[in-house]
Parts: sequence; C-alpha cells; structure tokens
Amino acid sequence: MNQPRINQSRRIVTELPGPRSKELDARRQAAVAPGVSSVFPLYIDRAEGAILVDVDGNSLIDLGSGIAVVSVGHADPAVVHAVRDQVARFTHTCFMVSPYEQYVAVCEELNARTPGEHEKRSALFNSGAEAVENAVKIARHATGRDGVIAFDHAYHGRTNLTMALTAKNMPYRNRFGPFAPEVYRVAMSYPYRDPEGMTGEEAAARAIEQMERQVGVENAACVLIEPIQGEGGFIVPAPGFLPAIAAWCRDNGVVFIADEIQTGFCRTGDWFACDDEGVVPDLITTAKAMAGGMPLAAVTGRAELMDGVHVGGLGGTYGGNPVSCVAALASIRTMIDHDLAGAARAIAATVTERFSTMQVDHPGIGDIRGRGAMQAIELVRPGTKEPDPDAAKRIVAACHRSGVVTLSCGSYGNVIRLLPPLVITPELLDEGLVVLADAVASEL
Ligand code: PLZ
Repeated sequence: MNQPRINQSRRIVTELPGPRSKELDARRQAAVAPGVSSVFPLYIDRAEGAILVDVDGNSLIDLGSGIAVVSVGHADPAVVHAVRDQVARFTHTCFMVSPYEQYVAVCEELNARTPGEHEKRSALFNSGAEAVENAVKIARHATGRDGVIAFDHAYHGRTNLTMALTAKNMPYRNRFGPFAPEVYRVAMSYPYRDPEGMTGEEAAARAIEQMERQVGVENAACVLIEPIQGEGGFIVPAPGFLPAIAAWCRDNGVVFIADEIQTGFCRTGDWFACDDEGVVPDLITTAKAMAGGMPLAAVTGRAELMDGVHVGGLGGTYGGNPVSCVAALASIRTMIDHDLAGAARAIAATVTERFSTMQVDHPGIGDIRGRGAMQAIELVRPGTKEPDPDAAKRIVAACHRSGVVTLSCGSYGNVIRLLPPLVITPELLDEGLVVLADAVASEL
C-alpha cells in the first residue's frame, strides 16, 4: 500500500511542461471552465514533504504549499494514516444528523489553541469563505446590527458576501455583482505605502475615524481583518495597529473577527498571527493548514457570542466531515511533535537573510516583509514605489521553468510570496532560494 518515499530534491527530466502535462492540458482546455486557472500547468502525480512530482517525472520544489495549506508537508505520515483509517471506518453521516467524536475533538483543539483563555465554542465548515460567511452571521446575530467593516487590500473569498468583503476587482469581483450590502471598507496599515513614520496607532486612528464617520458605532456588527494580509500582498500592519482596532471594537460592542485562514496554524511562527501582539479576537476564522490538505474550516469564538445563535442556525451537509476532522487532529499533532512554529521562525531567518542580500543588488525590490514562513518581496520600478507587476510575473515564470513553485500576490500584483511547507529541509529551502535569486538576477 505504501508509496515509495520521494527524494527531497529537485530533478527536471523533461522540458517544462513535459509531454504528459501538455496532453492533460489539452484535455483540460476542452473540459474545464477557463475561469478556473492554474499558475503553471504541470499536472501533479504525487507529492511528499516539499516536493511535487509531476506526471512526466519532474520533481519540483513547492514554495507555495497549495496556498498555505500543506504546512505539515505533503503526505505527512500521520495525516495519511489517519485519513486512510477514517475512510475505511465511515466517511460521512452529516454531523447535523448523527454526530461523531472527531468533530468534537477538533472543536476542543480549536478552543484550546486559538488566542485567549476565555470560554469558547467552535463550528466547522468546508472552506475559508464559508467560515467567513458564518462569522459574519454570528456577529450580526449577536449584535443585532448589520454593518461589516473590512479593510483595503483584504481577501476573504469568492462567495457573494466574501466577494463584497474582498478589496480587489480583478479577478475576484469583476462583473460578478451586485454584492452583498452593508459592507464598508477602511484604510489598512501598510507601512511601506503609508506616510513615512506613521505608527500603528496613527493608522488605527485613521481607520477608526472612517468607521465612525461612514458606518457609526450603532450600525457596526463587526470588524473583519486578516492580521497579516495574504492575497493582498503579505501586508504586515505596523505594531500597535491591531491592538488599537481590537480595543475600539471592545469599547464599542463591535465584534472583532480575525481571519486567520492564511496565517493560522504555525505559519507565522506562532499558532496564530494574533498571538504576536497578544490580540484576542472575539471570533476567529481558520481553514487551510488546519487539516493538512483536506477541506475543513472553522469559526471559533467567545461562548457568549456563539451560544446566542438559535439551535439549527448554523451548519451544512459536509461541514466537519469526519475524514477532514481526523486529518486536522493529525496535522495539529504533527505541528506540536515537530515544533512547526519553531520551524517557521527558522525559515524566516533563512529567507529574510537571502532577501536582504538580493535587495542590495536589486533596487527593484522595494520592500521585504512577512513573518515566519510567510515572507515576500514587493517589486517596484527602481528609485520609486511604482508597482512592477510585470517583473513579478517574469520572476515567478522563471522559477517555474526551473522547477520551483512560487506565487505572486498583492493588490498591484507586484509581490512574490513564499509559503513553503514548514517541514521543508534546509537544503531544499536553500536550493529554492538560489533559483529565486537567479530568477531575480536575470529578470529584474
Ligand atoms: N480568507 C485570508 O487567504 C483563501 C485564495 C485563492 P477558501 N486564500 C486563497 C483563490 O484565488 O481563490 C482565503 C484567505 C483568507 C479567506 C480565504 C478563502 O478561503 O477556502 O478559498 O474559500
């Protein structure tokens, strides 16, 4: 039953994409809706650790983790074992019909590990967007207010409400409206692009003024924020920003929701990004890395908010699927047993050192930022802060041609981000960074 172990090294044996990938891509063109795109059409056959093996036998270094999902690595033995065992036991009953322990155990883990010592409850869903939708439902139910406040550069999903909450038009919103009402947008703390020297407290005051003027406290159900923005460009707010926003929410009876779907579960070097400044959200949304590649998402929050929702008010056919739940329990175990938060901090040290060296030679690297194993460079025209999205495209494409999966992001499309599996070996990370440095040298 066991697959042969995959060597943790890069090995390119065909042109990229190879002939089998090209064949599959031709079938795809005829069968798959083009609205669903792929950053690089190499079709994957299997994967382990930080290596993807494509259908032509090429071994690629994965510095994206399927967008921050396989933090425990591809085919983590504990996850594989738990999933296999659960599939054979039972795959579905619907928790709303016949409950099972695995769901309860995941909620216990979430309640214990998310920020804050208060009494908590959790509810499980399938996708990040669904978790965000439910967090808003819970906040509205608890407050009896409608207004939802989100930030510039935010990304919260592709469903109708979460599209409304997402800041970027192309590709997420364009021609997909009308959007859900009662969504407001205020300024994010974006140290690289804010006025020089603006503190986190000043940036928070700017956002709070907008909230009070545009929405009004008595209409604001919740403030929703990614503690470090993901798709928007790995924007780390200035210190003091999040605590000041959270304090304003507390003082005004507004529910503070942290969207930790991309930042959660050891990615930033802590269990959650909010831990860094001791910020305690009222509600927190999680997904992605929680279940090591199986679809699972959650809302976790203060018992008094969560308990307010009427019985039957939350749910869904597949939410908290038992196979996903055991994958989550195994992933969390792996994070603890292998100190993956510590691993994320070690990755940060390696990556930021390499990025700083690159920046010396390349003034097109305007900013280096991130936390833990969530690191990025923002590309600009040298001597300016004018975004250079073409450079990002060229560099990402050059990495792909060399067998290293990197991703771009950012409101301006000019940010290259790294989200390696936290179990990546130092040698493989180094090799990936050398390829990226070569791509920067040839394309910038
Ligand atoms: N909130 C903070 O990062 C998903 C999006 C990929 P779903 N980010 C990857 C794409 O282009 O669709 C994300 C996120 C944050 C919510 C979501 C949404 O999570 O599981 O994709 O619905």
